[in-house]
Amino acid sequence: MSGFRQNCTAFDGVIGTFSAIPHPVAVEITAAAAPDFICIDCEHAQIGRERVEDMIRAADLHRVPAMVRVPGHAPEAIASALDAGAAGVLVPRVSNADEARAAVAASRFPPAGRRGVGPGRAAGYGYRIAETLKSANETVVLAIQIETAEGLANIEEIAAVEGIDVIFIGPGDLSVTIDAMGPANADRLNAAIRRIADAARAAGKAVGLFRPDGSDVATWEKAGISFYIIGSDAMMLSAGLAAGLKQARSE
Ligand code: 3PY
Repeated sequence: MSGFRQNCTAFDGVIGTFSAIPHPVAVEITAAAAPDFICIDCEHAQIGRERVEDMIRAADLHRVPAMVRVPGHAPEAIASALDAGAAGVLVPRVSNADEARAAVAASRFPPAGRRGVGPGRAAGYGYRIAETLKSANETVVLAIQIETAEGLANIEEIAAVEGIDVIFIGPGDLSVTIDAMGPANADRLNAAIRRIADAARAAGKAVGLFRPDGSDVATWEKAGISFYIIGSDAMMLSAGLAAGLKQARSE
């Protein structure tokens, strides 16, 4: 097992951030802050395949594991991210066990799955195919995202699917689909998050959660959540500038 996968599944706390600014320079700047990993967001940011590979290259240079949140469930998107050398994938909007099994199949080489073999960057452009075939199923991190009412309802059967490393909770979308948006509904949303976390832990899976910042990570750690993505490079840039402007204008 890779050090990164071991850290993600050790229930011991890894903290990363989304890379949403589509440039390797942004990855280098992010890496300078030494997150445990980055997650390049191809679901909500405008980042194409060639750019993803360059962003992973930048992360590798700084020894920061780079995951990719793929845009959807297409096996081609998962294969492309892994061929580019991603340390793992985060598959959004997984709502039932069939979708979870499809994510496993797309992420693992046979016999565990159906990932295709190719001479991409991950396989040393063909020079390390045998080595990659041997090691990838032990090193690649598969995280699936629970963020729909259906995913919440099916969490026990999803969590039981073999081959998933991390069950990651997206509270923003979850709050929309269970109609629990805003501070007035915080208790109901938090109860849903706890229900997902409990089911995932009972099935032996690590649990992840998105937070806009790190302010309440310590609280969620007590609920057994050990994998965090806090904000994004774009969100931090904007928040940092807003704070600086506020300070400057009030002086
Ligand atoms: C959510 O909160 O729904 C997310 O997808 C976080 O990225």
